[in-house]
Amino acid sequence: MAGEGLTAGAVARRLGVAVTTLRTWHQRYGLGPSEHVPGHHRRYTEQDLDRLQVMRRLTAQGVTPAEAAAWAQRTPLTVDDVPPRQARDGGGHAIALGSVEPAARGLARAAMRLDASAMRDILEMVIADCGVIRAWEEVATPVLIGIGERYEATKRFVEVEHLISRTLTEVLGSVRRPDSSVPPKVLLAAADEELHTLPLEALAAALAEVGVPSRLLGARVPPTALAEAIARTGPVVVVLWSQTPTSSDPDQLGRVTALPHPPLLTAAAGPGWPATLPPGVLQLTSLNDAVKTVAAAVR
Ligand code: B12
Repeated sequence: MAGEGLTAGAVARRLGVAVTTLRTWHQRYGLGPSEHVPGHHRRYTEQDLDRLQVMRRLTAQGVTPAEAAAWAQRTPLTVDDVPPRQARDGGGHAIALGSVEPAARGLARAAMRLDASAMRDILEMVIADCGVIRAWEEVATPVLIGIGERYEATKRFVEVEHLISRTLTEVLGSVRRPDSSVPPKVLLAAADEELHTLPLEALAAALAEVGVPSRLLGARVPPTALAEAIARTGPVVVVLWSQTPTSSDPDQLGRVTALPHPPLLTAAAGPGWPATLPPGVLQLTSLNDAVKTVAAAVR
C-alpha cells in the first residue's frame, strides 16, 4: 500500500472491527488517518494501522479505551512491549472468574464499570477473531455466571446484569444475518414464563455465521402463541429455552410434538428442563452442540 494509504473500510476489515468503532477511536482518542491525498478522504498509513492494532489488542484484553489509546499513541511500541495489566478496575467489585480468557476478564471489568462501549468493543473483537461460539462459551458465559453468583450472594449488581445483557443483545443482534431471500426454517423461543433469552440470541447469531437463518420469538412465549407461530411458519426445527425450572413446563414441549404438523426436530435447551423429557424431544447441551444439530437438521 506504499504511498496509497488505506481506507477506513479496508482498515476495519484488517482489524476485524466495525467502521463505527474506528470512527469512535478517531473522534475520541485521535487515532485517525494521517495521510492526506488531495481530493480524497484521508487515508490510514502503516503507522496508523500499527497504532490501531495496539488499540484493538489492548481493549480486547480489558484495558480501558482511554488507556489503550495512550499506549497506542506511543508507537513504534508494539503490544508485546506493553506490560500486562494487574490493576483491578472493579474497585473491590471484581467478579470471581477462575481461569478464563483475558478477554473474559476485560469483559467482567468493563461490566463492573458499567462501560457499555468497552464491553461492545471486546465482544465485537472476539466475535470477529474467533466467532460467536467461542465468544459466547469462553468469554460471555463465565462472566454471566460470575455475575449471577455475585447477585445471588449479595443481591446487588442488577444494573451490571442488565447492562451486559443489553450489550450482548446488541452485539449478537448485529452479527450479519444470511441473505433474506432464504426463508428461516428454525424457530427459537423461550418457554412460557422465561425471561432469559441471551442463549437463544447467541444461537441465532452462531447459526447466522454458518449461513442458517432463524426466527427468534424472544422471551415468555405462551404455548398457544408458539403453536400459532409453528402453524404459520412451518419450521423444520423448534428450540425452546428454559433457564429455570419455575419458568417451564415440559408439557409445552409435548404440545409441540403432538401438533398435527410437528417440526422434524423439537429440541429442549437450557438448565431449566427436567432430565426426563416428553418422547421425541431432543436435549441440546451446549451452543456448539446446538449449532451442529440444528444446522444438520435443516440441510
Ligand atoms: C442475564 C440474566 C438475567 C437477565 C436475562 C436477560 C436476557 N435477555 O436473557 C434478567 C435480568 C432478565 C434476569 C431475570 C431473572 N433472573 Co436471571 N440471570 C441472568 C444470568 C446472569 C445469565 C443468564 C444466561 O444467559 N445464562 C446462560 C449461560 C451463561 O449460563 P448457563 O445456562 O448456566 O449455561 C450452561 C448451559 O445452559 C449451557 N449453555 C450455555 N449457553 C447455551 C446455549 C445453548 C443454545 C445451549 C443448548 C446450551 C447453553 O452451557 C453452560 C454450562 O453448562 C444468570 C446467571 C447464570 N448462571 O446463568 C441469572 C440467573 C439465571 N437468574 C436468576 C434469577 C433468580 C432471575 C430472576 C428470578 C430474578 C428476579 N428476582 O426477578 C429473573 C427471572 C425471571 C424469569 N421469569 O425468567 C438465577 C436463577 C436461579 C435458579 N436456578 O432458579 C440465576 C442463575 C442467577 C443466580 N445465580 O441467582 N436474569
